[in-house]
Amino acid sequence: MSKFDTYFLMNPEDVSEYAKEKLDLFDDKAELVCKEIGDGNINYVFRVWEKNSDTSVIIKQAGDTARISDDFKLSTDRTRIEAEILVLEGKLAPGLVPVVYKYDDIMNCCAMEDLSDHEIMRSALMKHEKFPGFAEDITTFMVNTLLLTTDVVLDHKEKKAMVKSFINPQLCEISEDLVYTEPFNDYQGRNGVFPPNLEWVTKELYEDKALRMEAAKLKFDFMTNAQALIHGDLHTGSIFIKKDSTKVIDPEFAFYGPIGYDVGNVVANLMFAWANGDATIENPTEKERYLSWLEETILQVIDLFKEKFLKSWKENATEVFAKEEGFDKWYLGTVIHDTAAVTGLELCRRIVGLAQVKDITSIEDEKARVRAERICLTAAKKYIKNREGYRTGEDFLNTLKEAVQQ
Ligand code: SR1
Ligand code: MG
Repeated sequence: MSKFDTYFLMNPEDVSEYAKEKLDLFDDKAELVCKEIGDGNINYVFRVWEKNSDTSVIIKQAGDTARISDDFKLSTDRTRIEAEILVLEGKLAPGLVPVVYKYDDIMNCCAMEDLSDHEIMRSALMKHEKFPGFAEDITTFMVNTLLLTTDVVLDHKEKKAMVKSFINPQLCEISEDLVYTEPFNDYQGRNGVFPPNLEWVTKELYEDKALRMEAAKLKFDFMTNAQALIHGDLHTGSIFIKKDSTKVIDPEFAFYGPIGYDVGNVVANLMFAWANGDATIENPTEKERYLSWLEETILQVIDLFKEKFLKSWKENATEVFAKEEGFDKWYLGTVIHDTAAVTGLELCRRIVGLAQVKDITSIEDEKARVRAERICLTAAKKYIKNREGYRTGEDFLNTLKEAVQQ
């Protein structure tokens, strides 16, 4: 009998005990230290390390509600989904996710590689650090994990079994509400619009009927387009980074959905970093260097993604019609349109919705924050409404730049 035979929410002392009893990493006499380090909205994340040694581990545990609010009742099955997906992603995109040591379906926790030598990308970007290898790494991650899990490559029966295994209704419902509905219709009254922008947001988002219509169409696409096994929450808080390494974490929102959902999340969150740099860097040379790096990175995320996607299609497609001349480019074109739409949706929801981003909320000067929010939201509306006009990284950047002029 062990105290870990029945589920309960662990505190740091329990986690140290768990690590000793359940993992092969530490011996019985090891002196362990444990700290809760999670700052996400959903789970509890503990770092456990041995005093006087380099051995350490991360243990992530799921509660039956979201950490951010008890209003979100969540199945603890999300930890299974996360652990299985990290293992799969590790095979499809080697070196770009943490190694999983153990998944425990009783305690609903997962033990994985400690990435403390990396930093959460959003925090690093808020210090205006640059990562020249990021576009290369994240486009490899996305092409490998997305294209290789579609019907283009997988046997269709195998793919359908994966759709079934990774059905994730409660986490999807969070995205359906927070990303697709509430930024345009605050029907649950839980948006958090920055008061000096309330009138502007009311007119430009809530009262824009044509925009709400496009959001409605996109929501139904998100709920029905089982295209690829997407990460489902690929923002800069789900990425650990250092100069020569990128690791994607937290795939608990994963399910079979539209590929553009992941790509658009990456692009939008780079734009939040851009808006933060634009609003807060005082030295003009430093500002120019940082914003140029971000602009180049946004451009490369789109253009490298497209290039690698077509190359991988040629090498890996198995579906007979995937070899039909021009079908690859048509399919990719639709992915880029979805990417534009999701870029816009993510820009809106992280500014007006329940789960906002620090890149924006940390801008202290009121006028600068009002401006940063309006730049992002003005661009967002174009990405959503004109999504079918986007083809290249340059198209994406032009919209951001036009929004700055308005
Ligand atoms: C209730 S969860 C709020 C947000 O946090 C997660 O990281 C997802 O982005 C979700 O939408
Ligand atoms: Mg997360």
